[in-house]
Amino acid sequence: MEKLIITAAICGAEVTKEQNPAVPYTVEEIVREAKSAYEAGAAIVHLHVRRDDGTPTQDKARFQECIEAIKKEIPDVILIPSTGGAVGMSAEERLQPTELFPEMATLDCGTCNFGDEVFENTLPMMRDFGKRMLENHIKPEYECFELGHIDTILRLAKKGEVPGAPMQFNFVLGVPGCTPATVENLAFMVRQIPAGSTWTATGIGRAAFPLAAAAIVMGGNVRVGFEDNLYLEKGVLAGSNGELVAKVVRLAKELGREIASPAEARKILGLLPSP
Ligand code: KMH
Ligand code: ZN
Repeated sequence: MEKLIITAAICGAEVTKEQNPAVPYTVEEIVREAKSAYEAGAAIVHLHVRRDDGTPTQDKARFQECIEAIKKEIPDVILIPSTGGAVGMSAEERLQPTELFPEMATLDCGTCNFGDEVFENTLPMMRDFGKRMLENHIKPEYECFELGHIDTILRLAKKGEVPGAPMQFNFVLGVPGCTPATVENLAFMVRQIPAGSTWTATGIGRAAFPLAAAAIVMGGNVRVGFEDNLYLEKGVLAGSNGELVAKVVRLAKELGREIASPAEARKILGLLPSP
């Protein structure tokens, strides 16, 4: 089995300091959380950014400021800026971080429920996002919240409308209104992707660590972080993203998977060596 790539989704667009005071808003807080995750064993940071008051934003300048500040502290970390942003943002707004030519960025693979709201990703939007990533040489991480999202993105890839093999998928399971975070659902989704692809599992809320354990033994990779789950265990808030990553590292060690460094993760994902 390949070494385990851990992604830390340190911030997200929805969670707040009211829910967990360690949720980062400012540039300094975002750097602090990225560093804590990296030092605990994360090779990748999935990045959303906020205004200082916590409002989610896809502003290019704010992304640039955060990316530069993170890279100053941890130059080799792999950053995956979000093009999902927050529910209700326009496609143009969401695409702004791609103008910074990141190595990778998320590409969300279909419209779905998102709690009480609808997260819109129409086929024309996905074609636009794919075109931008092809033009800017960005490797997408394909975010699949539902089974149909996999087939949708594979069809677009077959037509050359989004980047193709080797593809990296992230199965985000347990979002209210979407596919439940069960091992059966994860295993079924993993079977749908082409040989040679890589994949990550993200369990939302209390599913975070059970799904991480499943991905570890199945040979996949793991995402954890405040975007997905604020608790270290039932009733115990995590003090940092690093604490969540450290728990995955402990699980992996117990289960016999070694942890990938950023350089090893780049090799596994087919990225160029650290710029
Ligand atoms: N904030 C969610 C509505 C992504 O980063 O690409 C979408 C999201 C997905 O977080
Ligand atoms: Zn995200």
